[in-house]
Amino acid sequence: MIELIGSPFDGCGRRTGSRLGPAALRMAGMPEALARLDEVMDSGDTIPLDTHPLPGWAETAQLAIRAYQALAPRVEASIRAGHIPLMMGGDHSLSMGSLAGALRATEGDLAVVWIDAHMDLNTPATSPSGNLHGMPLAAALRMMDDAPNPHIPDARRADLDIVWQQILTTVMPEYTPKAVAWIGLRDVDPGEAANLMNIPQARAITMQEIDDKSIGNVMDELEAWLSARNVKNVWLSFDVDALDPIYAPGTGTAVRGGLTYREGHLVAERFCRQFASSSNPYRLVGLDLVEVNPLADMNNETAAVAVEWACSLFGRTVLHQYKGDAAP
Ligand SMILES: [Mn+2]
Repeated sequence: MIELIGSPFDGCGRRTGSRLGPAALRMAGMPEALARLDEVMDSGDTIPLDTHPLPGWAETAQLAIRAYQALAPRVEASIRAGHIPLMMGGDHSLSMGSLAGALRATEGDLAVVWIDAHMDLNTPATSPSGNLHGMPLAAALRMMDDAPNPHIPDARRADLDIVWQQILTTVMPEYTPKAVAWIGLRDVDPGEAANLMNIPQARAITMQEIDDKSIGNVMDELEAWLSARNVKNVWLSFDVDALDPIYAPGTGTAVRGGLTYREGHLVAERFCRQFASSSNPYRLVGLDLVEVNPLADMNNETAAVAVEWACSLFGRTVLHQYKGDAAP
């Protein structure tokens, strides 16, 4: 059972609009398309959609924490009920909530695969912007750093440190992911590259590596790497900006040189096969689908592309489109 959980909040990114992501994904046919592949329930949204302008930074940060706190138990309950939660964002900071729920439900027996142009591994000490959507993995890994941040004013940094402590104490559990892998990186901050060195089990796959080896070989390597990590559960976090903006223009921090449409699908198709294989020690526990911003989009095509990607993850192939279709 796939359980759709909407989280319409976008206060922690560069621009607003991804709060409309859950609606855009539903209107692009997410529930109906997935229902042709598996059982689907749509549990609605965790918080009401608020279309007012965002308040000031400090108040927005408190709204963000409430959004994560509303999301985490929903994801945890979904996994404990044997469902596969599909969290529809919203900006990527919401993964703090979904990962908190997944870490609790799996008691820390979790690998995270981050499909994204960005690492989202900044801390308050390294973030160039102070935006929480660039920090969810650092929060999940409970990273802390007292070093000064030259990019943001001291007062803002002091506020950010307080918010960070709130996140670590009221959102994130004591468990941290056992392993983290990235696919599609092409815009990594120097502080994130430095933070990467402090993660014991990490595999960062850049666009350069994908170009060099081809996506199929890279996915072979990732499968072997995940199999050797001694984890039973995998959480996928798909930021649509992993895809090239030619295919997914409707997103807040688009970066040229991303995954092609087919490379993106091959990632989903390979994971589908891996999760279905009895020889793989790990299974899919849930996923995020974030940063779809219809206000930055053309004719909702980015949401449509995201729906197609989710269908590939749940078993749609070129020759065998839907459950019940004649097998090729
Ligand atoms: Mn991201």
